[in-house]
Amino acid sequence: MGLNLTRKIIAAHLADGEMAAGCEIAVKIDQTLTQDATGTMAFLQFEAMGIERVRTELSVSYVDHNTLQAGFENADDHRFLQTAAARYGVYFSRPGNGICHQVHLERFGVPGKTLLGSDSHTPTAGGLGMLAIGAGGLDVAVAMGGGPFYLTMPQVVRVELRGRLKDWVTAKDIILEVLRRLTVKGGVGKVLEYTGEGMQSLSVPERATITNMGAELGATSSIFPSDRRTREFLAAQGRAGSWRELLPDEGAEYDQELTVELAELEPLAARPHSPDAVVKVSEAGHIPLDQVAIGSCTNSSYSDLMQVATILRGRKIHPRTSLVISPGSRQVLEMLARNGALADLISAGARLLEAACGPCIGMGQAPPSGGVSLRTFNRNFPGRSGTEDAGVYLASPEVAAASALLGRLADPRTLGSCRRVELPDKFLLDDSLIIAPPADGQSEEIVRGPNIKPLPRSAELPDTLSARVLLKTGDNITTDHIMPAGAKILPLRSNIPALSNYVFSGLDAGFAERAREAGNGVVVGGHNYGQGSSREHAALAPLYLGVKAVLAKSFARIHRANLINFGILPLVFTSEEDYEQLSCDDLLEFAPLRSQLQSGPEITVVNRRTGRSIVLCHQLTARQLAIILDGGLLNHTKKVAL
Ligand code: MIC
Ligand code: SF4
Repeated sequence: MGLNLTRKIIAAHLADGEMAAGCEIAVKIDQTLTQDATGTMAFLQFEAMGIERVRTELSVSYVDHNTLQAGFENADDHRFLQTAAARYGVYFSRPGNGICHQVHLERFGVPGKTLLGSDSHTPTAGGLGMLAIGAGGLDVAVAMGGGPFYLTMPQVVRVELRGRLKDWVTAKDIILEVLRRLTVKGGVGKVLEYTGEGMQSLSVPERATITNMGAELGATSSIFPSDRRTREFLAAQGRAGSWRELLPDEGAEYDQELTVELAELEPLAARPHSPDAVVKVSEAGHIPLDQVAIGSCTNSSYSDLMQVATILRGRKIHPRTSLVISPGSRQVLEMLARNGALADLISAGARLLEAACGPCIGMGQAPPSGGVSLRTFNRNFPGRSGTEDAGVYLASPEVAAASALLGRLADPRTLGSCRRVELPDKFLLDDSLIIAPPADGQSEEIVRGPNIKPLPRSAELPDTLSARVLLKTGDNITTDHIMPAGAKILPLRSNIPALSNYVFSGLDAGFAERAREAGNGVVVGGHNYGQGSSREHAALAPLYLGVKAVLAKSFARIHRANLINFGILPLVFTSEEDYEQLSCDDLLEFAPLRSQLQSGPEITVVNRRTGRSIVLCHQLTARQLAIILDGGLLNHTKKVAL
């Protein structure tokens, strides 16, 4: 049987389990990345494990999310991360050096290696032929300590790209088309592996736009082969030595197939408030825009911003629309500055931000009340921009630039002919904002600010539990709903007691208080509960408020793993009727809890209000069950080590 690329890389890293789709496997992790908003917790957890130095081939700690220093909190976190990196043998990418995924692609990614990152867009590196997966900080901390990463063996989907993109149609439109077809839950349990002659015309940064937004499908990862385009990119980054060819076998088998005819695509946009609400720009109407934002780990490469500069050169943005640009990395920004493209952007009226996540995570540049923003980003969930009632469209840099000029959603094809900006032969190389760790970090002191509070601990799972339904939600609840981000809340990422006040605050301002009063609580959700980010704070902060279980129709992969890691029970409804019969405030009796969980996949819970029983399914592997019974992975690891 011919092997696909995903199976080849997994087979080369398999630490445990059988490679049959749906079975739990463990893979060895070669590289890790963390970013500041999830990294402080990951390093506190690594510290709690008592390991002297990371045991990966490479670990990098990036600062790119919490870069607005409105108080001491973020700056303190940066200092903590820098000192912890030196102590534990981790490379440190300083604030200003760029977005983790963009910089990792440029400076560290290696085809055929595995990468685990505490950020859901880690699969960006799949554009280079890495098997790159997003996970919670605790899983990444375990990987930094040399432990394998556990996941469900994914199904592998072959996405065949046929033909060539027409002018003004881009990689962003390819992934928006895949999202339109598969939806935000269509990738759960799957790796999307791209093949076909259409892929030859895509450079690594273009491929990375596609693998990046595979996260919005809920996919475990997305990957391209490592071919001559990969070699060309690595050589231009001065890293030709990291290249090796990696292709699927001739006639490789896949679990599912999907074909995208590139020539049939046209510029697309995702409407508010979901990345899969995709429409043709030409059919969306002339929607007036208050803001256009260009950047994020999806679309802020050198070629993306050069394309924007080419479109804006000699023109001015529309008076109604604010244009804000955040370059993906310092490399990109400095190259634009040196070749004059930055002057074109400034002259057109763009507002320049530093090379960081910025508006993508609501770190400034919130749109006006009821405003409409068009962004080249990957997520347009409600409230994520920082303005609760703003509407966000997602589209390519080309659509964004044309729209900034016209002040409304605009089809760039109306601008005339277009020459696609090619990769440069040589990128500008300067790694001086990346600090290598000392050979021996033992004497390095870790500096902690007052905002860094100890990790909350969970107790062993009790055998009887009465818990109140604190909230009942519909489908596709995102981690941005559960644990909002943004400039006000993100600085509290290292302070769970303070952060917990904001759990579900956008949906239900009274949630935190109600949870505290109830003592023990559960949340009821629909399908794809917890889609979006890898932030384990969406488990940790509810845990701090007494949430003991989440009952949902189905879960997103990373969030479910995070719940288990912190001892919160993820339970799945076995009938629609049971979901329907639950209301907010119902009191649920779980008894006996431990023995029911141990004796099979089903567990019966009694609703005290109606007296009716509800049958739920736990779907936990033996390893996950042991973690839940011990009250989370940290407790479990300690117990196993004793
Ligand atoms: C995001 O895009 O939502 C984030 C912010 O990068 C998150 C990580 C976080 O919440 O810190 C992600 O995608 O995992
Ligand atoms: Fe940063 Fe946005 Fe990318 Fe998340 S999606 S890593 S916030 S740029």
